[in-house]
Amino acid sequence: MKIMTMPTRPFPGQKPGTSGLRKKVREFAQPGYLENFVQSIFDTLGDCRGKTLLLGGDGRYFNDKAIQTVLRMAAAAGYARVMVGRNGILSTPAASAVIRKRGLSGGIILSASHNPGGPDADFGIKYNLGNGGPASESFTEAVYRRTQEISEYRMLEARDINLGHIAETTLGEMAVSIFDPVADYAELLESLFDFEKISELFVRDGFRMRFDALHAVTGPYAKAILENRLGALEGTVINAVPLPDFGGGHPDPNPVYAAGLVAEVSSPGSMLSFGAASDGDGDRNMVIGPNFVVGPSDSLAVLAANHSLIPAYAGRLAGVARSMPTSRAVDRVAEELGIPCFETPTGWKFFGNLLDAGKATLCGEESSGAGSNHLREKDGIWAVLYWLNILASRGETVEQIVRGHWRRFGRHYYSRHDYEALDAAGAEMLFACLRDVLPSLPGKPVSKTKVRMADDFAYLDPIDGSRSERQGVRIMLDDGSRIVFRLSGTGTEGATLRIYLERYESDPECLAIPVQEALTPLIQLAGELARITEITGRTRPDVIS
Ligand code: VG1
Ligand code: CO
Repeated sequence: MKIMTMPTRPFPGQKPGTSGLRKKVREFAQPGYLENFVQSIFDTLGDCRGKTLLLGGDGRYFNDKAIQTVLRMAAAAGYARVMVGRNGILSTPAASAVIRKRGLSGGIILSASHNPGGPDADFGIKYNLGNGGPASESFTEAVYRRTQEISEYRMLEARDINLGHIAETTLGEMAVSIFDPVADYAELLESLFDFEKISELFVRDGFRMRFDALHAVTGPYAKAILENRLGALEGTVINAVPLPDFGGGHPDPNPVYAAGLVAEVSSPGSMLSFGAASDGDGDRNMVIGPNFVVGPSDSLAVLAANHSLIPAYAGRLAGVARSMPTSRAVDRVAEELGIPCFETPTGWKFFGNLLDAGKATLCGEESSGAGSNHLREKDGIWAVLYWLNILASRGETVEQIVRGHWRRFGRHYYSRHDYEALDAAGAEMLFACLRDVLPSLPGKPVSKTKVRMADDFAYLDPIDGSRSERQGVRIMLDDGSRIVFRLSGTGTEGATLRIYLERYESDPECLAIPVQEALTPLIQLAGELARITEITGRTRPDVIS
């Protein structure tokens, strides 16, 4: 088999965003597009000879083709071995677990996460380092620079490999190990939680739950862990077969896209006490009880406040970390525990250094992401097991646990409003105007309070000293309320404006106000300051979460 050197020309726009490069499938499927990006990763890494790479994806449309391409290119780059999840499928947290457990040099993960899949939908790719976590900004910047100057890529001339069976095979001189995607991951999770206690909950107490895998990657993992290992009834995991188009659904675990799950758990006479779902690549989670959806920021705070019930974390919480727009509910828990709380830009890559340095143990984002130092990605099934462990230990309902948390710490009313597929130039202008007015805002009266400070968040990484600018415009009010504006870095169509709204309330009489109502003055202020309707023509957000 020979290695071919193919001439190529740069494609514009191969700039990784919050979590890798995400584009429409038709863009990725252009001859040379994927190849250019993969070659740019290998060129940035330097000498790959003798190393072992992990390869897998969330199983979406184009995953199978892309896996064969990356394998041929890895062989040409001189990798000694590539480990591939069976059928080329691996959840993002499982990929992180395998890289760490087996000491691999890194991994290529093919995923567009919660974005829809199919020929007209999205695809994505990212590189994870030897610590199992997403590459840093400096690495992704270097890859981007390389994509702008690339003139050739290298590929082994070879047949497709059958990835359907667990086996060792070769591609030219490179070994290819096709392995069971579930085993390492399940073993890791079992080492963190009290599986005996959770299993008693299912088997002895007859606890019933639903896990909706949304036809995305977590089905086989959830079945193996919840049904086979923990003894939950067969049928606990629904939509468990990963499909290339996620069954036509949107693999985003929120009450809108997992509406069926919410309805089932909340239906009168339902035997279900708990519901959960995960996203396309298995790193996000949603947790619900009957007629009660746990907000992701609250969930993080509850996980931290209950860490002493979990074998892996009891007495071992060094610190917590959250992305800047995530509500500050967890900050209050950290304060009471006397541990630090770090505030990072959006995206899991910013937690990596804190986790590696042992500064943070639990991390989370408002976008349904939570995780810990057990790996270097957020982890959907981990969060579900953590909640199950809490439920098994406390014997209370999901709603009782969250309401009790609010009584103890106060409630951070929180919501995110998304304006999707905006004209990109208009969105840029909106931010330029917003940045212009920031200096004039302090002192401005807003309902019963006033603006305390307004800035554009910049992050100085306490471990490596790197600086990331322009990570979101923040407007803080005197009463502790806050509005954050940022542009999404994962969308594939125009620009998506995200507005994060937060208001703290400690009065025990005011803990049950409908969320949007509690946030009304902030919603109005956000609209005014950013001149949303005037600049974008939109009168309401597309998605409220
Ligand atoms: C979104 C979320 C962010 C998350 C990122 C990747 O990014 O807001 O919190 O880390 O998706 O998650 P953005 O830039 O669109 O706001 V996933 O599950 O899509 O890998
Ligand atoms: Co995801």
